[in-house]
Amino acid sequence: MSLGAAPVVRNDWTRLEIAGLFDLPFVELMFRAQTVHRARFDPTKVQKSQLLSIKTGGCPEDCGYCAQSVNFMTGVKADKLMPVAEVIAEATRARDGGASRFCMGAAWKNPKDRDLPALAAMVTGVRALGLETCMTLGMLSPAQTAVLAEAGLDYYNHNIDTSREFYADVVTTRTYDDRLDTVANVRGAGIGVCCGGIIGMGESREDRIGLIATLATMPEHPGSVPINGLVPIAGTPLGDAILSGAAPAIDGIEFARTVAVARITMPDAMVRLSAGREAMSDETQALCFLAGANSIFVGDRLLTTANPGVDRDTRLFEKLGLSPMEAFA
Ligand code: SAM
Ligand code: DTB
Ligand code: SF4
Repeated sequence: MSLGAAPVVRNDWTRLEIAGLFDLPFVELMFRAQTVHRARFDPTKVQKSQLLSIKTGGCPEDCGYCAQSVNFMTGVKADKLMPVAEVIAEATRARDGGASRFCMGAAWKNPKDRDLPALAAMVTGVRALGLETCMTLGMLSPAQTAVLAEAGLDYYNHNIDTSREFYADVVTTRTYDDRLDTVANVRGAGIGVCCGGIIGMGESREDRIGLIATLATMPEHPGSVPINGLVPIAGTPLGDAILSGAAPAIDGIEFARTVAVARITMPDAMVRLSAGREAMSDETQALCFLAGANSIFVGDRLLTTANPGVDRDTRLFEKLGLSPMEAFA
């Protein structure tokens, strides 16, 4: 592998420039994305991250895509926070299965202060296994962020999901700025930021441009950018719109374009092909890797939905000649 000249990292991307990237002929866009990707990363290495739902269901927020909101009848039941030892046991299995990052997700608007000691113990325990740690727990106060930073948390996932303009059509129980405040808070505490969005919620190309513009003009780009394909959940407003045909499902080429634009505008980020792989063909996933995606979630479950299992991903890596990235690479 040879790393070419490093692309300039810019935080002043305009929507017009981003729209121009989306409009490029597909082959040109792929070439540009691969050029940027190869200057920073070995394109044959893909990070394997494993997710665990440490606290499932019963969330008071009304994110219109989510199986875990109390506001929608999705059949997901509310559980308590998992005991620390069980989380460490799951992380050990994930590591032994080849994951290098372990992401712990909780269906909370925000954690309660009384949960922080257990959460900190999960971070130290998982990190002691040699895994990179990530948590996604909803909004955090500065004091809570400081406790997680002190415990050694590597990344905090907090997505902005879409453009500022479309946000109120997706969730009404918080604002775009609430989300950006927690992201700033996490960045300020020295924890790596994992921030991205969801494609295929019925948003327009302009909203995808707005999502990338928000991410690529942050004072520092997120270290990880998850690009999720909407997993349509029956009972949620956005899932039902897709399942009934009232809103169009996203096209794989447009999905790959979004990945490519994320790669070009945020050259140093891990761009994660996140939710939605279960319904994606191997060919669409291959396009996303060509577009510069270099991280996936592995294991047969995401939080509440299915993910391609180890067998399908092993075959995919073999077919494409990909190999897993080491932790802390
Ligand atoms: N409650 C926390 C929060 O919202 O930040 C953490 C868990 S939440 C499930 C994490 C992220 O998963 C959301 O921000 C959203 O981007 C993504 N997500 C949730 N449900 C999804 C779905 N059905 N399809 C695709 N992505 C989804
Ligand atoms: C992210 O951006 N995607 C992951 C992780 N961060 C927490 C979550 C995907 C959830 C998919 C729907 C589910 O399984 O409930
Ligand atoms: Fe709650 Fe997160 Fe689901 Fe929104 S995405 S309803 S905040 S668990």
